[in-house]
Amino acid sequence: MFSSLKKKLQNIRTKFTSNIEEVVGAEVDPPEAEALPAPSGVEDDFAVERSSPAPPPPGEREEPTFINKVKVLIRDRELLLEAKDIEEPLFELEMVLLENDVALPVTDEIIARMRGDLVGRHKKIGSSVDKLVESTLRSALCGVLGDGLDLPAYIRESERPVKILFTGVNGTGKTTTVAKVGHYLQENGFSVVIGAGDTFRAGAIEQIATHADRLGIKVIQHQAGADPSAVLFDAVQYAKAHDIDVVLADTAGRFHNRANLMNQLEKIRRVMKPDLVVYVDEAVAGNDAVIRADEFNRAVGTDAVVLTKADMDPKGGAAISIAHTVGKPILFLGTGQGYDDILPFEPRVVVDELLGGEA
Ligand SMILES: Nc1nc2c(ncn2[C@@H]2O[C@H](COP(=O)(O)OP(=O)(O)OP(=O)(O)O)[C@@H](O)[C@H]2O)c(=O)[nH]1
Ligand SMILES: [Mg+2]
Repeated sequence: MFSSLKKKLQNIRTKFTSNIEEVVGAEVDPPEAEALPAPSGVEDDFAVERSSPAPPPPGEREEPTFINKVKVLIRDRELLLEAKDIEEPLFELEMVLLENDVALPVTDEIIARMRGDLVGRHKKIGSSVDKLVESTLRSALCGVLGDGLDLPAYIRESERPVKILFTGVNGTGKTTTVAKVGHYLQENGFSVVIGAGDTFRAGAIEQIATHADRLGIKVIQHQAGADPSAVLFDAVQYAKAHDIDVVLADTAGRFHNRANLMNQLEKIRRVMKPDLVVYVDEAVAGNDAVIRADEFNRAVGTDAVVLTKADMDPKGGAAISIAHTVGKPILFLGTGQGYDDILPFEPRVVVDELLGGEA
């Protein structure tokens, strides 16, 4: 997952580190720096205190008085960094993010956060310069990734049955995701019923029924060509009658600009009254997925996003950009074709993956 971006971020970190260490020059000899006490936790390594006014918002020019300087205290020594010392790696980082399909506004935000974090604050660091760079990059990435959505917690707090409608364009993994989420919820102690709401594509009802059968989940289905609203209404009625916790509704693939299919979706919404409308797209689609998610959200509204096929995505751009662009949390990443290949989205986990060990 995200192997290309991971490798490039590793190179960028090295670049930042060597640029900063160059400024330190002979003052800090590496063996001494390495001998510093091990950190207890990344965030706790830094005693951060503002020494100047807050950095200007992204896109605005910095005040000359702001001097674009940062003091980094390495042990008891102070290191004075000028903006030019980090401009080059910042530019390279910008290029790497764009090449890996991170949306432009999100790239700008990450760069602004990095610059803002390095400039204008006293940082007392108890470990290496690389830790400083990693921590800065980590918080910039976390800043754009949003908070995710804890589905089991959401269900526990909601009135039952919780109704979840899965939608999105063709072939992105909606049906597989419905099956995986059903399995995930069962493992978390919830009872589930699936509504076979794709009555349009040949073989779709059989596909979801086969998944449900394998997982031991009840599926409510009508004949091919039936009104999907009626199927999903029945699924909700079944859940109410049998005290089922969650209704998962599969639907046919559709594009936001196909009026008849969007009207059908609108009718489904009116009849089924979903608690969550989940937009499903594939991470491998990169920027296209981000644009489509945004368009879908504008057209019919979206509460959360699932990004499938993250296992096949070396870039990670969609995963980094989509929540920030659409303004809705990522619920899960799909990481393979098995029922267990689903990862509840936690920004920390994704950033760990990106900044973790060797690519
Ligand atoms: N590698 C990988 N493949 C996936 C993942 N999720 C789904 N797929 C595969 O993607 C293909 C399409 O999945 P479906 O679930 O049928 O997609 P869909 O969105 O329901 O398709 P339509 O109903 O035709 O719109 C299948 O071969 C799935 O096995 C994933 O996370 N990783
Ligand atoms: Mg399907």
